[in-house]
Amino acid sequence: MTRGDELFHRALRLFPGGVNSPVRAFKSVGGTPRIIDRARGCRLTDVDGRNYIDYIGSWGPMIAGHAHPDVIRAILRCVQHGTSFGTPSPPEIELAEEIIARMPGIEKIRFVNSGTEAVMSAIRLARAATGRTHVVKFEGCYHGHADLMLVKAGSGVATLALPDSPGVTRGSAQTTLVAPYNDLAAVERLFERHGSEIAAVIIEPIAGNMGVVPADEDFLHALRSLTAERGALLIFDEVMTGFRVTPGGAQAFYGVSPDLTTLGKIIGGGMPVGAYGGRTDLMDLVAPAGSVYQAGTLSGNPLAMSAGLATLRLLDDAAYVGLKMGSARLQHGLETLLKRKGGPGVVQRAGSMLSLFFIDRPVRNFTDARAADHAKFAAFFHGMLERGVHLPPSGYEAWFVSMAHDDAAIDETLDAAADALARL
Ligand code: HOZ
Repeated sequence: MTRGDELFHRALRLFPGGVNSPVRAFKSVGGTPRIIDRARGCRLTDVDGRNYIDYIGSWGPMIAGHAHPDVIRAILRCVQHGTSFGTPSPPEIELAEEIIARMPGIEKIRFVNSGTEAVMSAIRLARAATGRTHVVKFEGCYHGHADLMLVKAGSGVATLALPDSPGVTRGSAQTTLVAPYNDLAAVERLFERHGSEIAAVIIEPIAGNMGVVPADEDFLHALRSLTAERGALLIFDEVMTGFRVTPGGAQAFYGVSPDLTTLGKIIGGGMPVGAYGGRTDLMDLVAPAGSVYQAGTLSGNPLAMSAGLATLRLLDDAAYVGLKMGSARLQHGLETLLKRKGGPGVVQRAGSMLSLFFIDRPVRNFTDARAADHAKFAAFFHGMLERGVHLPPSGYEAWFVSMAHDDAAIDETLDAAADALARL
């Protein structure tokens, strides 16, 4: 038995499914998760000393690569002065200024501790601002695990094929209306039926939790007009795409400005974080400026803020050019291998997030994502793992390329993929 297996057996006695978040378990691909000891750049090392090129990237935050010296230095500098004060401190102000300067839809922001919290709070704010109750979400989009968002969700919910979650009351789920992704007519029908009750439409403008599925440009622009006409708010969940797909997130890429935006992942540089922000008039409804209550003991934590700030400062134009080149090299390499092998396969990419679907047509929504061959993905995943490439253990998750994935790492990945595909 390897040290990893021994530790995972202990973990199984301690945690549900042996993990502290469902997507980490190898439930849909089989086998047991690698127990990671350390990471540097684009590589992970497990407790048995095996190395892997990493495409999980902690599910998005590690855009600069693991243990980037600037991020580590910022954390070390900060930690010497204490870990949490429960009072305002400079790093939160500097990070907020940096985010607001880059993200077009954010004029004012509130830091929280996770993407789930950010979404929960943004929806409370939308309900308060509009005096309405209902929220429209899209099938296969994942917005964290708040009760009303656990309806036809992506990510671990899709991976584990859970219809919805027990424990969510009918009352919570009833105010959530669901439409297929990229389907404007379905959204229009919901507005016809429930228009006066809809507080907000929430969407991942580039979905990353059913694999990578970009929204059609016309669709997002139409959502913007429809919500404005009908007095509902448009919320972009940019927890994954924020500072990932362009310097200003998906909203800058599409030129669509939402009323509210949720963030997480990259803005914490690998430390726990979340944020929601948007128009000043809306954000000023939040306590103590306004009466919409939302709070957090560790919100704006100086360590997380410092790590996030150091990460954002690394993300200059040259960094985005490098990220795009590396990711495009990976995409084109995979596409060439798939063509050569003759099997059906589609690689979908937005900036430095991508995914591979074993399917013969572009994936535009959750029905398409589900129709991909997930058993084949599982075999491919294990083929890659054996050859030292750690993909996310699900066909519904995005792969993340970092600034540390150099040409050599991408070429190594493609060599592994050639072998893994040949063995399918
Ligand atoms: N939402 C991310 C996966 N798509 C990661 C967080 C989790 O562990 O669920």
